[in-house]
Amino acid sequence: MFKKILIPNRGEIAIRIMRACRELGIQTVAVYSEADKNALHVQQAEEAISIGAAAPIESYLNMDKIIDAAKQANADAIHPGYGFLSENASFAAAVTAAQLTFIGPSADSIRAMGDKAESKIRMKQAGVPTVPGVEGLEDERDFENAAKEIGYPVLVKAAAGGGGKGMRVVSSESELSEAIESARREALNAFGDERLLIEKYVANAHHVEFQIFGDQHGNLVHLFERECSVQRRHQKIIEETPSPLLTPKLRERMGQAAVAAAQAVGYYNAGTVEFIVDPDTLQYYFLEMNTRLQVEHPITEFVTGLDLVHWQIRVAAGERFPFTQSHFTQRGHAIECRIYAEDPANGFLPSTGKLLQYIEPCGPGIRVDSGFSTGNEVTHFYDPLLAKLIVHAEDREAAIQRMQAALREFVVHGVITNIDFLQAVLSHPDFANGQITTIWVERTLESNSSLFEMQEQASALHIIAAALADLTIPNRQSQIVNQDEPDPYSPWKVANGFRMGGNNG
Ligand code: MV4
Repeated sequence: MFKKILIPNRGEIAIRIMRACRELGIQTVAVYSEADKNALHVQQAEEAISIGAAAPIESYLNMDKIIDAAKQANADAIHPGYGFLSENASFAAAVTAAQLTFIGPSADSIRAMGDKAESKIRMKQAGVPTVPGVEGLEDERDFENAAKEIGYPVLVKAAAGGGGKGMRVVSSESELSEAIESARREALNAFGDERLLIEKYVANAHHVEFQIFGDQHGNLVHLFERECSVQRRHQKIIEETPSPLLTPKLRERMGQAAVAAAQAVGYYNAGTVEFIVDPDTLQYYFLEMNTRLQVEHPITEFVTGLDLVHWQIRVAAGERFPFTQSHFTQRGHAIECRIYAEDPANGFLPSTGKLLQYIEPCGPGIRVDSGFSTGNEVTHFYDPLLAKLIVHAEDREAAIQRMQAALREFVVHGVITNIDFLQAVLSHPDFANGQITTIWVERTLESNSSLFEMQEQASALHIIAAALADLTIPNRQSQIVNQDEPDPYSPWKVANGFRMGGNNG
């Protein structure tokens, strides 16, 4: 087993990975940018190494600096988390070449799935249903013929893409050439690769993904699905499992397809196979495979009882995964809400600033994975995800109720959040009926924006009230410490209600 793992990531996921390491008796090494020197993930690691400026390209995306840091700390493995370098095949290969273990799939699996044209061809060969379409087209005339054959509306996608970049819906031939041109430009810009593919556009579908997990000895299982249709601009907002759309039979078939997809590229470690499902026909199609741990993995952990990060580490060290498919069942229902520092009333613009007050909910069946606490700064350099609020209950109704109560308990002052927006979605009849599709948020906001009565920015009065409430809590050390003061321990500067000769409260 590894003695020391370096985590080239930040925020909640770095902390999540460190927790698994601590439980396994493995030391942790954090890396941090200049913007993160006071971040929580730095404080929670046993060692922390500075790797450069705030811009990701200078730090969290800089392969050489990260591998140097791992060497310097004498780490024996690297867990990339999600985002940043997690799906970069060259990084996985460079880690291996440096005699370190990459905690994830092989560089070859990452490469094969990263190319949407190649992965689609391999999925078809493996008998996994894909959307009718054509790859490898160049001429505009070929696109025209293909589109005619497929039937409008069609979708033009970047072969090197993923996550919706370089994607264009085309409803008629008159829009096709313009769409091809702009998709090409965007793909070249984003991926340095202008290849496109064309598919039938499956409008108004559910986004359902399957967690798969395998070891390096050929054992491969699926850990059921996650329904991720509540999203806006390819940013997921609420995820849940089980999916309200799937029947037991469909679940079994899709699970088998997900395992076949992973087997086709010799996959090991954690991965996610994305499908779209047409709610009218229940026809499902492979979209892409994400070769990393996903943001929404905790809902799978709740219903299966498996600690995914724990097992990612163990199988990366060469251990056998001791469970087979029949070991796993879905127990109860889990929902995740992503708490973003953003302003729904203002085009979901990121909201930055100091967290003046930050109190997480807790209680039975409630889990909060976060990278912030009171006094921390939310900057514009990184994703505005403040926390993931995950609940587990016996059934879907109970889970929704538990989530609503937990959201009510969540206190965030200093930045604007999407908490009220989440409440509005959770209490919408379409959500209660499990009828939300991937275009729901945008369409609902367009047609009825007053549906989401937005919260006001906390007034000075609110903040003063919160600060006074803080003073009344005995022994509560305010976490807004005087880090920039010459004497950070000066009793005259603490904000916790200190009194001369008193008992601190
Ligand atoms: C599709 C699709 C419908 N038809 N492909 C989105 C990103 C990448 N994972 C592929 N995606 C989609 N591919 C076909 N042929 C629907 C999506 C899709 C989506 C599309 C528009 C708005 C939101 C979406 C959310 C998830 C998936």
